[in-house]
Amino acid sequence: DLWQGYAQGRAGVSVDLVAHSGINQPSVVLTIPGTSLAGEVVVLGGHLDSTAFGSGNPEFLAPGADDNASGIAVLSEVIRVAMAAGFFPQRTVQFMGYAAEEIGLVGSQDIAAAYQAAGTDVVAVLQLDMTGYFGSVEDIGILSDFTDGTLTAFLGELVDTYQPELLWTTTACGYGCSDHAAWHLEGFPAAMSFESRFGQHNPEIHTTADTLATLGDNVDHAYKFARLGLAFMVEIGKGAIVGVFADGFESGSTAAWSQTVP
Ligand code: IPO
Ligand code: ZN
Repeated sequence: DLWQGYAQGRAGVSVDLVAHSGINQPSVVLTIPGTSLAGEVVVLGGHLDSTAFGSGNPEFLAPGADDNASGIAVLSEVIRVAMAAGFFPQRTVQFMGYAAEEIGLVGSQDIAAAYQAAGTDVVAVLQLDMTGYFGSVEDIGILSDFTDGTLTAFLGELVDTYQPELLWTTTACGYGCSDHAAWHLEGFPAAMSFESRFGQHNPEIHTTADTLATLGDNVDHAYKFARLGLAFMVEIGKGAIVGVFADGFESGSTAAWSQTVP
């Protein structure tokens, strides 16, 4: 409903529920169709479920403020800004709230497999899972495993270019710890930005204490990821750049994303 509200009055923008077999929770997908390269798809996503299984009882309330309301809030803010700015990407941009990540990447695996089967040309995937807890010296952790090396390097460039005041570091989970892994294992280039180094992240995730209070009752840290997501959407959404990941910046030109639909 929130995403639909942001999209209201924007011709061509759609919000869909994607059902998954075997589970009772749909994923949510917002699509901004590309103007000139609609067959090339850029995905920004994060999981919309939460769990408090770590508290010992799967029936406990699972507030999931950091894991992963903080990722969904970042996606929502990028959508809000894109809609308010009248953003028309050349490539198709899709925002995804994945179902059932906490029980094994179910929603993202289902979608990535379907895109692979359909031969969909997914050029880049950004995963946002946990953005609220400032636990390391560095502002942003960029995952080096289960991700694409070239896209990951480009993500670092986006931080350096648009938020040079921030520090970032590479870090690794050691396992397929979030939805980027599902895309990666289906052969699509994925990258993941994370709130901290692995091991210095929010200790309250998967418990009833994953609340806004644990995040200091503010979204200052998550805001950095909203700016990063916006840069990712604009720079990769514009497309049609030779060697986009090696040299993605057209300095001074905002033409690609401020154009109107032909
Ligand atoms: C997670 C993701 C990346 C890193 I580095 C450390 C931890 C959280 C992930 N495992 C999760 O719980 N997602 O729901
Ligand atoms: Zn989790």
